[in-house]
Amino acid sequence: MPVSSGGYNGLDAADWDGDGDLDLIAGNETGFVRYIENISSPKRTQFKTGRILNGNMYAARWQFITDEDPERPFGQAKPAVVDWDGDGDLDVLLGNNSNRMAYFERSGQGFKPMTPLRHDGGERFSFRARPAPVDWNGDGLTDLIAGTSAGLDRNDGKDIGMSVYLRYRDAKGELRLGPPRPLLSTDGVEIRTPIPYHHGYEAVDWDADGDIDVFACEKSHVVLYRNFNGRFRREPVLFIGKPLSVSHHETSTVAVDWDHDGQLDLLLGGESGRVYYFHRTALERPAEPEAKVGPVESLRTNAEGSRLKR
Ligand SMILES: [Ca+2]
Ligand SMILES: [Ca+2]
Ligand SMILES: [Ca+2]
Ligand SMILES: [Ca+2]
Repeated sequence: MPVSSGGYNGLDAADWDGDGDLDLIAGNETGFVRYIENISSPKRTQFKTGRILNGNMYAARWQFITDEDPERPFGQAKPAVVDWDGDGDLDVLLGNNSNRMAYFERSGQGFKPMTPLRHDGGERFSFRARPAPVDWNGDGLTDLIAGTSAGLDRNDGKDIGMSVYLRYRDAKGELRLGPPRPLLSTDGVEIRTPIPYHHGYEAVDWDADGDIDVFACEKSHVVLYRNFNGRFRREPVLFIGKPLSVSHHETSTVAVDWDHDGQLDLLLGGESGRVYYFHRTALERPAEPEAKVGPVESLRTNAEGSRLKR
């Protein structure tokens, strides 16, 4: 059976159990998060059935915003797994069906109760978006690429910026998250989404040129904001020459070297709940390989049934 989050898969991959392979952490529409353990052998890729992470790993709109939005019971959980507090264990930042961010700090085998993540400009990020933790400025502190909203709780406008939030230590030595700094396009304009929201980000050096590039999802399509000297050029991500999407509304993007060949590949979470794997080679192939079929010939086996003879 295909692995599944249970619908609207907000995906991340991390070595959750510390055994050296990448497991899947997948949020769903109801707001829960599943741990899908990788139990692959060298010959076979295999996962355990996902299990809901311990009780309090949950985020829904009603926890953050009191309103009459018909989707307030929904979660649209979009986890980013990262050692956010730098104490050596994996914590979870959880984008959700509001423009706030849930933070779950690990405590022993479980997690502390959820707290809304705050930055120096408040606690708004952007609607339904997975954040992308990354050390943006190389100072050893994990920063965040996330959306910025102008104030609407549902972001029903094309006012969503893409920003970097830098970490720093305050006078008491506490880790803090700075205010959003908008990312700029290569022509110097603040990046705004062409749709009401981005569904999530992934920040990696996709082209291996030493700087961080950013993936986003725009109306189910995966797009790459490629870094040119600290500014970004928007490019569609193609799969055999066509814009890459596995959903109708939202696709969740994770870039990892899944097959350990030295190049990053993509894992996508789809609205079906499933996880889709795209090898880098397929993403860079301009078109489907051509196959030519010759005339039909009949084939027969010999008496032992082991060899084909004409
Ligand atoms: Ca593992
Ligand atoms: Ca931690
Ligand atoms: Ca940093
Ligand atoms: Ca790069």
